[in-house]
Amino acid sequence: PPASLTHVLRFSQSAAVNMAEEAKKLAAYSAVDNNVQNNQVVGVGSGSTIVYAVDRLAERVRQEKLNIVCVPTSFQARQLILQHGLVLSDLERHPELDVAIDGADEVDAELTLIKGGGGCLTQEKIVAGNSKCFVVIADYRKDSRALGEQWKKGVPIEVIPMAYVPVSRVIAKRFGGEVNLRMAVSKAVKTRVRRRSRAFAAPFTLSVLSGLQGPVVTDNSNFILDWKFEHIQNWSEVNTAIKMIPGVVETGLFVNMAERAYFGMEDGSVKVRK
Ligand code: ABF
Repeated sequence: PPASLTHVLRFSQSAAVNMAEEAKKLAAYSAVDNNVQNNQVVGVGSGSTIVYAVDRLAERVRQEKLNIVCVPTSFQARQLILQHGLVLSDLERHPELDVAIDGADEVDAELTLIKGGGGCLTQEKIVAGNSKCFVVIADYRKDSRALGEQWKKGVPIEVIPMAYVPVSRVIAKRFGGEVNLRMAVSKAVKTRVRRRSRAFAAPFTLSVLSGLQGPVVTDNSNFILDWKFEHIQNWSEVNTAIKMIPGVVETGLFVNMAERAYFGMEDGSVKVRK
């Protein structure tokens, strides 16, 4: 494309990224301000939105001299807690949490979530499941009426490595759709793809390029399957059925777990779903 067109496209892409980042921050700040109080044990989620929540939490702890203990959902969350000088704990010392705050890949009208885009779904579900209140933070792109409307990568499922083929086959046969083993992509390839897609102003499909580094390995040394479902299902039943398949550790379907979701919107407002 002509240089000026490329320039315009780059500009609008970065404007969209800035708007989404601003929305994440709004949601995160609002959730921390409205759900965290002194003397609480707080579950800290993973992803990019939670970074803003931890920023705000640390700010409040400093300014208001709060006594807060944090339980992480991943290695990333643990690092965030330590970097911000917050008090780090775990489920052995604090098996019951007051509140857990975490991002999501998609949130439907019933507050059913798809999580695990970042691969930490098992710890996230354990922490959320042991919290009196589970609060979701997300930007407007995650807000949907029905799962699959926004998030196109499917439901992540953590599996024991030796079982990934049989589990994939059973899921595809019983529930339809396509199941893929999540592969790691080298940084060099990601950069190449980004550069090319910029140059041609068109998204490139990673699968057409070589450079896959092998399966993604979770913090628990397991693999991740991504199940691209074809139609809306009864998520509660599907979640239970998938969990019964030998080799499945956990699913990224969070049904009846979230109490509230905070969405940062494009117009600078915060939408709360209860
Ligand atoms: C974690 O991070 C995941 O369960 C979810 O996949 C993801 C959301 O990330 P982000 O905040 O970057 O959109 O919470």
